[in-house]
Amino acid sequence: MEVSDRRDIETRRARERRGRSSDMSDDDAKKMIDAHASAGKISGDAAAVMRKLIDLDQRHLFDEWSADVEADVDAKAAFAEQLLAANAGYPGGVAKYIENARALLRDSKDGKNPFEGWTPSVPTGKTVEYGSAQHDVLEKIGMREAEQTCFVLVAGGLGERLGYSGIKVELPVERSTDSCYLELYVKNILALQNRRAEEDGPTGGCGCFGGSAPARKVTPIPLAIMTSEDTHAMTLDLLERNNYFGASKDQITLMKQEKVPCLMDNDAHLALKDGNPYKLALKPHGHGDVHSLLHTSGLLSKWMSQGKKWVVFFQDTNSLVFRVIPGALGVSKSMNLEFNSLCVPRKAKEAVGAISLLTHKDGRKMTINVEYNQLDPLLRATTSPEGDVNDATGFSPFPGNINQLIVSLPEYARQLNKTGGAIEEFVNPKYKDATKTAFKSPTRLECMMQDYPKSLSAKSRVGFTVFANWIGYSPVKNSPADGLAKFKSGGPTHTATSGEFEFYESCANMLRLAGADIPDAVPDAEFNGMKLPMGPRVVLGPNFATSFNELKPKVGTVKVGAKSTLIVEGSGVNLKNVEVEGTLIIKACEGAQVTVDGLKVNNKGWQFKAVGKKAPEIDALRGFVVQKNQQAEYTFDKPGTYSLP
Ligand code: UGB
Repeated sequence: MEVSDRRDIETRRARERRGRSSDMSDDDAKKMIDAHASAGKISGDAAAVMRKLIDLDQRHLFDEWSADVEADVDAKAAFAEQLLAANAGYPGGVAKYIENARALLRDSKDGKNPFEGWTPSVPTGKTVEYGSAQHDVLEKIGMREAEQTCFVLVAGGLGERLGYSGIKVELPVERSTDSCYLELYVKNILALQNRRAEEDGPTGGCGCFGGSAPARKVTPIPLAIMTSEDTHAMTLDLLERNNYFGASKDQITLMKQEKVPCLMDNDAHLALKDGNPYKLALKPHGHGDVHSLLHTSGLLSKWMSQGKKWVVFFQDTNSLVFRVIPGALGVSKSMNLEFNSLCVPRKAKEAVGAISLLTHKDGRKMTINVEYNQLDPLLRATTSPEGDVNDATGFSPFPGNINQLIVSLPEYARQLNKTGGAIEEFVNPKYKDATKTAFKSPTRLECMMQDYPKSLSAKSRVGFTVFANWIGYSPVKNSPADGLAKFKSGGPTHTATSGEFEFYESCANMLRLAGADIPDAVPDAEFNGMKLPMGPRVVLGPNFATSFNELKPKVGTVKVGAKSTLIVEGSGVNLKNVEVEGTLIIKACEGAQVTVDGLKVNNKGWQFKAVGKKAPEIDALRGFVVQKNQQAEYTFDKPGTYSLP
């Protein structure tokens, strides 16, 4: 609604109020709504929801409506639509939402501890050393499961902490190739899909660099993306503009989560936006919505009918997620886990949820994520007066949940048929004062996807898998200013700067593990006030190797200088003997077998130049640009056998 329209409405409302002797009764309000429905200004369904709301002590929502059915027609219709969407988007509708909100707000006011009766202890899970013999076995098992796996990306969050104006999945992971997060994810899925197909026989071109389509049918690995009003259009546009990054259109499904109504007070009165009588105030409900959306969209049933076995959930910015998925799938399969949370060692008080074993006074036990702001008080109130502190390893004994979750599809689909995907919610009102009678600003109910096991029985097979940070976790969540504060306090910064350097370092480390000679990362340059470890900029494209097992035989005598850049993409590339001082780029399409043997590259390469706050947004977020002076670039866009040099 335009500002001038709103002003008109407000003026008329004031005039009407002056002529009104008293506020409407509930019956008057219902009559007014019925009159609008009879006149065709709002639908019968919308009118039914509105009447229900009045029965739930929400008449205030209509107090400022104009009773004239011909007035504010568009605004009233928009309100009706907004209400219907919120009603349909919540299991049980808005009425259920209000009922749940009242109960949770009461508990919050009474200071009820959600963990009352539960005591946390350190859980036991599987710790896997990347590249070890144990990992080797697990990866092989996991790679066999990949074909029966479905992926779900939760990307409905705006990333307010990062302070980026666009959607996070559009951010470049690194500036050397400028691939964005969504591209990286889709290409990893396509690479996994192609591996399975290769086992069945030779492929044609992959379509990369203008090559032809695969010669034989591959089984698509599905990707569902949860978006929200804030991210939906931009996500769809990103996919469309980039031809779905090579995936087929029907392989990717977008599911939009609806926001939930804001609550004004402890009685769960719904709030209007900025006093506008025809607009509900809404806020995101959290990533836990993903479960009900998978259920109601029919995707779970579809995947079941396709014989899929696993669902892997992941978040919007973690460039390393696909590195650990084969091994973790191997853990799920070999331990027959219904639910497997991927974890990393976590510094005490780090803003990452902690996987904990909770034991109730009555003997119940569950292994569950406890959010970072809850673990410390819970420990203090129960077993450990010093709270969440690091142990001799330098980390908290409670591993960090990175919210990459692997669920076994048959049990999951069965459970969601029972629950509809509803997830235990919480509310976090900011009270004006200690009386807890008024809020500083409207609040809402929220839910988290990792809370799914709370709905499971004690017999369910719930576990977790820990990988090292360097190979499993590198989120981009914080603005440069917040990152700098974290840097100064010695914690991980989770900025675009650290995200980029950690991606390079992870690739470099994989090469090191495979025998390459690559110097360690050192903090010798400062960007956005942070001196973070930076080594050679190595980018191993998704299709070069989908697992460490696949990578190892492709790496022979490889040497990369400290300030050099190496970019490799293509499943057929074999780095037998190569030395890089400067920048080397090798790209090979599917079906191109490229043996690099005795290649020595020496050029001016690329330099990372610091920029200030006034630089374009994407540059300013990481604090540098890449100055591309000189490079050796080899592109193989037709299937065949090649050697370099
Ligand atoms: N998201 C949605 O899709 N919809 C929503 O309504 C909200 C979010 P944040 P946070 O990995 O370090 C999570 O905001 O608070 C998507 C875990 O709860 O980044 O940092 C959003 O787009 C925590 O246990 O989450 O906390 C993004 O992809 C810990 O694991 C994802 O949900 C932490 O992440 C997460 O949103 C972490």
